[in-house]
Amino acid sequence: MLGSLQDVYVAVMGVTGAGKSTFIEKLTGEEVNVNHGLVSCTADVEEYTFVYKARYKVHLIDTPGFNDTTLQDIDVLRKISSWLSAAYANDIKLSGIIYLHKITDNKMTGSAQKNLWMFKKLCGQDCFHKVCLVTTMWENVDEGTGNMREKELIETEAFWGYMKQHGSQVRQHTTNTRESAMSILGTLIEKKSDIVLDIQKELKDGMRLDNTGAGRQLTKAIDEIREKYRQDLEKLKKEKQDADAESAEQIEELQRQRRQELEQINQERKKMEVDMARLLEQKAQDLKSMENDTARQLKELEQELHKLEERNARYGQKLQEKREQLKEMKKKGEGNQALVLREIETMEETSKTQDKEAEEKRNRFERALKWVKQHREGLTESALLVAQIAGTMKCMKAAK
Ligand SMILES: Nc1nc2c(ncn2[C@@H]2O[C@H](COP(=O)(O)OP(=O)(O)OP(=O)(O)O)[C@@H](O)[C@H]2O)c(=O)[nH]1
Ligand SMILES: [Mg+2]
Repeated sequence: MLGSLQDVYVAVMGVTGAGKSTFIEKLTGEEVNVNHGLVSCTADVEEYTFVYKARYKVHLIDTPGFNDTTLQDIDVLRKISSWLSAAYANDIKLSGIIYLHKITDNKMTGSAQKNLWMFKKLCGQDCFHKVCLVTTMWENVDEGTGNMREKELIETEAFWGYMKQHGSQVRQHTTNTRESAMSILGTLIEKKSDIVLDIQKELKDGMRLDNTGAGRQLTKAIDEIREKYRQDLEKLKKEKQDADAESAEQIEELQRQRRQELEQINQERKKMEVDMARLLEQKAQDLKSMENDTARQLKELEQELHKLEERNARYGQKLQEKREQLKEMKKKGEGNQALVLREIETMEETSKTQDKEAEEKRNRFERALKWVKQHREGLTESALLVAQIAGTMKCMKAAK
């Protein structure tokens, strides 16, 4: 019975392409945004649910990874923090975190290290016992090499060593199957206890995002970039003094570019100067615009489908007329029947291609419609709820 199910929240984190969405897809059987290209696929925090052993309603939280540029990382941190803030404000606690890492990486890359560092800062040591560190993509590496890499991860304090010593589990997602994913999730659910992450505690206590442990890590990186840009501008200013007219023009162009970049990074830096109430307010706005966007996209898809179907119907009519023409010619035994027959064959080929095109569009439309049906109510409700909480928090702050 659905009413007696216990809610369990598990976040899935890790660097871009580590296999987070695939892992979730294996568990839920539901289609998830899986990244098959070079660009990162999961751009926002998304929630997927499924029933585990008829006892738990498991909510899996798919998250975007920290990866390339500091500017993108700010966005990722804000998205994860907004979700965590909304969860905290709704008294929703995580029961664990699954952290994925590709065993195919032959060394701990810069982005993998940064991601892990941010992850540790988000969680805080008190939560390490509810973290499951999982290696993926074992099919693409020979066992010996994989084991050697895993050993290095565990034995290096700055990688997984410290977390393991403080209770994190280390597991291998060896086969990329549902069984493997279920067994990993199972260990977190069976010893169910709730955790509050460091960043949730910090934001709840009124700290601004840029002052939290994870936020400070990013602001440090931003400040380094800003400093570098300032130095560049100083250098260009000096160079310009001794330059001839042509070089001076080039230097001016470089100065203009650098100033623009500096301005952009200052703006992004500002975006981190938000507290929990503001994060929630922005989250409510995002949810509302997401709802509008999905409704608009659905309408566009429907119109495109309609146009294709009308075109196909018109073409079908023309084809039918050609067939009638041939029939009539055969009856009367006149005209170039072979030519008309060839025309009909070509038209039949085109018609097949057109039908396939419409069918693909229809499938996309139906998938989108299903998604909207499943999520629209949730989106509206979440937006209202989150806005309400943000409002209450603002009032409380003003009353202090
Ligand atoms: N062989 C193998 N391939 C995998 C595994 N997990 C994921 N993949 C593939 O790796 C690619 C990236 O997987 P995703 O699940 O999109 O990775 P992600 O961590 O969600 O990536 P972002 O959303 O970009 O952060 C996809 O092509 C998957 O099919 C695995 O365990 N084994
Ligand atoms: Mg993903």
